[in-house]
Amino acid sequence: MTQDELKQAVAEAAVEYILPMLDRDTIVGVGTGSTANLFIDVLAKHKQMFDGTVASSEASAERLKGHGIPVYELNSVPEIRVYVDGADESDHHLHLIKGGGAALTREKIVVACSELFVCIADESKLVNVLGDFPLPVEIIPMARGHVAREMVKLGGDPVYREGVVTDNGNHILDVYNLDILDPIALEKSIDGIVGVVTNGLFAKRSADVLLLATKEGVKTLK
Ligand code: ABF
Repeated sequence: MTQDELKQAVAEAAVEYILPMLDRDTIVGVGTGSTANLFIDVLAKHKQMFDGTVASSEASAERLKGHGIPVYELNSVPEIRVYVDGADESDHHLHLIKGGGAALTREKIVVACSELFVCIADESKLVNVLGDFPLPVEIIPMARGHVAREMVKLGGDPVYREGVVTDNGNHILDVYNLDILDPIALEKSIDGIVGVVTNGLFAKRSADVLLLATKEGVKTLK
């Protein structure tokens, strides 16, 4: 199976997984990226089964609206029953690296407001130790030099993501070569750096479920 076929399989599996949780009042949190896009397209076939969505990016919001699915502002909804989103890497504890799609801040906010976080990925995303994928860090533009120097002190090699401005008007550093042996501790350290808005480690609040598409089928990891 190609990677696209694997992504399609896990998108379909994710809709099947959440359908029993849905009723006419349910709000579904929706992530960002190519796998999340496929999830949106499958979810649209069942849009009568739930109330609406909260999106983690303007891009996902537009895709949802294109299907006629209501998209609500986070501050206007009482709760989010389930959040479905992709990732760039997951370890076996369901600690994630996210942010390759530059949506990490709103993703982390919606995760924090969601009862259940279901991560959807193809088998290429599962790793033993996080860090082959460079860690995205969203920063306040004026703090780019300061944060870069602090990331070097942590052992990383920061690279400015040229030409990218996030939905929140911020910039991104992609930090290579970090030894992420304790994802929770590193997430907390980076959060403490002045000028950091969000870092792409989703470890303090990891995924609750990982639906992983493999050539043998979609596996459910918890
Ligand atoms: C998004 O999904 C981002 O956090 C992450 O970078 C991306 C993965 O994209 P894809 O599904 O296209 O591999 O949530």
